[in-house]
Amino acid sequence: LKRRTFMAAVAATLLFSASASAEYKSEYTVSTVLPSAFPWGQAADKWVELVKERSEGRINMKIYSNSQLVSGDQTKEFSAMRSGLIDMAVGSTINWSPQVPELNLFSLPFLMPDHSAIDAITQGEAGEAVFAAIEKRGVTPLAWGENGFRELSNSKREITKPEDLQGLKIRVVGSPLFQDTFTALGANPTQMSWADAKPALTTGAVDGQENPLSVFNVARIDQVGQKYLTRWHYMADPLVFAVSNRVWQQFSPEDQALLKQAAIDAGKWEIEKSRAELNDTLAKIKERGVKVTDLTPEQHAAFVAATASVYEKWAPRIGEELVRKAQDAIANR
Ligand code: X2X
Repeated sequence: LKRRTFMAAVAATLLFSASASAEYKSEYTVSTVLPSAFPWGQAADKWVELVKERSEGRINMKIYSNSQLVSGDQTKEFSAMRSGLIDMAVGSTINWSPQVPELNLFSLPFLMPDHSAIDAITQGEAGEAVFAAIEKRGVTPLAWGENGFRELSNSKREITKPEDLQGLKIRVVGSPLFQDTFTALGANPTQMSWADAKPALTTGAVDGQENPLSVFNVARIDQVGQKYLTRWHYMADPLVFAVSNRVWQQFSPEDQALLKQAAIDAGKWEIEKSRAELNDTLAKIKERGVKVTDLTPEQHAAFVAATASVYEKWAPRIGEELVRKAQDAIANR
């Protein structure tokens, strides 16, 4: 079925570019990794709903979750959108960072201490610079959403200091930055798609993973032996609502504005909702017997110090100026 969906998307794209008319497609594909049970999927649902309503049914979007349009390989989503195989997406900065190095900004360990720090970046000049970088690479970004602060879980032991990570196999995804972060901490990082993550946790092929509390909760990561969770807040991945440039150019200016405003509204709605749900989600995870650990300022500082090398290596790749802009925005928030 996945393969057929993919081939249908390919055929639809070829047909459309051959006719190159001003007619809108009867349906626009929207790619996501996580489906409607998660805030991420709900962000996409909201966008589709608002566009349908405000265009009075002229613009129809259909969500394909679980990265099915790229056969589960979420790090190929951006390329597929750029080439027009996917029309639109609500995607994580992590998954697009292999193609857009500037997106690694959000993955710099311990750059953003809290939600207001994320907002300081996305709502300011640094956010504009990130959007310009996305656009330069063939995709039109419209609005921000949020996957969330990514917390560390594992099946072996409580983690309060870098030494506790020694030798643990940790599933990561995205750019090689994550290899560097977890290697700096003494862990053994393994790159793997979300589709492969839960099976790998189940069999014990990996010992741990990192994801927002909402993902841990809805995907029931506790059921695959992840008994320890450290709320270290080491990074957060915003979501970006975006449209392939090829598709974007086919919309009238009025409809471009409609799509963009709907994405902004959906993003705001989802960010507020997912932040408001956090306490409740944490309580649920604790109720299921997961040992949740918060770090003292001293313990936190040890993780910051242990990952400092990641900045030295990655700031030049991300762009020194962009990193500085982000740091200034956070300092002045
Ligand atoms: O794969 C993950 O960890 C997820 C679902 O959070 C992303 O797509 C970045």
